[in-house]
This record gives sequence, C-alpha cells and structure tokens, in this order.
Amino acid sequence: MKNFDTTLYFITDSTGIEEETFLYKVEQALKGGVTLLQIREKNKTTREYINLANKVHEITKKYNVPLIIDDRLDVALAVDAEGLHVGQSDMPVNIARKLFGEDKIIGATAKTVSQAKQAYEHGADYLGVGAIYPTTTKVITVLTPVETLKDICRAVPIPVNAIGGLNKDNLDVLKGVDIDGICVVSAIMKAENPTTAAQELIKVYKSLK
Ligand code: TZP
Ligand code: MG
Repeated sequence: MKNFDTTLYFITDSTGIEEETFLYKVEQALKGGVTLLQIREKNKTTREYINLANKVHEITKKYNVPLIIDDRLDVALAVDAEGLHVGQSDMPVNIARKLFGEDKIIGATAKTVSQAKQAYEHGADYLGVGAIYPTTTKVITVLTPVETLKDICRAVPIPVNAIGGLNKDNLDVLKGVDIDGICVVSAIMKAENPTTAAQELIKVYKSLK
C-alpha cells in the first residue's frame, strides 16, 4: 500500500561524518517529525551504500517513515526500500516503475513543466522541484523560479515538493504556492539539534499554509 507524506522530506548526506554520528542524526531528525527520508550517497561503493541504507532502514521502520533511495534501483531493491528517487540523468521513471513495481514510491526531479508532465505520465508518485535557492550541498543544479514551481503545481496532480537552500528563515517565498512539502539536506544535516530543526521547519512550513 503506497502511503506517504511529503511535508518534511529529509535527504541525508553522510559526507564527512562518522557513521555513528550520521545514524544518530537520522534518528534525531525522525524524532523531530520528518515524514519522508531519502538516503543520498554519491561517493560510496555499492556495498557501502547497501550497508548504510540497511542501517538507515532499520531506523526509519521504527518511525514508520518510508525510506527512499536516491538514484540507485539496485540498492533500493537490495534493501527493500519503500521508494526510489530519480533525477533527469538517472533511470527514466517508466523503466524504474517497470523494474521496481507498482506498489513502490517513485519520485523524480523536475525543473520545467514539460519534465514534470513527463515524469507524471511515466508514473512518478511525487516531484522534487528546485533549486529554489542556491545550495551548499553537492549537486549539479540550476535555480528554478518560484513561478515555474507554481506552474508545475498546476500542471500535475501528484505531490510537488520544493528543494534547494531551504531553511526555516527563508520559506516565506513559498507562501501561496500549492506545494505539498519541502525537501532539505543541510537545514537538518548541519543542525546542532536535528530534532528541533525538524520541528521548527514543520512549524514554519505549516504557518505558510
Ligand atoms: N537537488 C536540488 S537542490 C539539492 C538537490 C539534491 C540539494 C538541496 O540541499 P540543501 O542543503 O537543502 O540546499
Ligand atoms: Mg540523481
């Protein structure tokens, strides 16, 4: 049964952090109310990615939060994750859907209305749209105007999340935009206290609605 809430979508990044600290931060963030969690690793071997994803999955299961794997269908299958996220250079959504199954959550990155419509038509369950602001997280991206984000929200019936440089102090730009949630990496990953960081993000996000 596909059941997910994109309100506060936390994307992890273990770069430069000891595994124990990383897993602690993941759990602290979940305690703060993260509703969806993606593991995103760009510099790990396949085996390292699987090992870490399995550990993260043990934690997300305790909090009943679906685990999404960035980019790697093989890793998602290996750890029986609830979902997969694909970017525009990753596996196409329709192929991922065929290989991963109808019951799995598949998300896609979209920066234009046409990319959004295609991802939806190919079977995506949600979209990540951005970057709304410049980001310090390692990613190849360009800025997406808020107007485009609004157009995408109108163009597809699936949940749309804003991403990129978002933190509790700059969400006002999303006021009145029909998004379903926000995606953050550093606002939680780099927070002193991931629990309060997540709680504050939810509070500010909900105040915009
Ligand atoms: N895609 C667009 S921006 C981004 C990704 C993966 C990174 C977002 O990270 P942060 O730290 O929340 O800006
Ligand atoms: Mg990707």
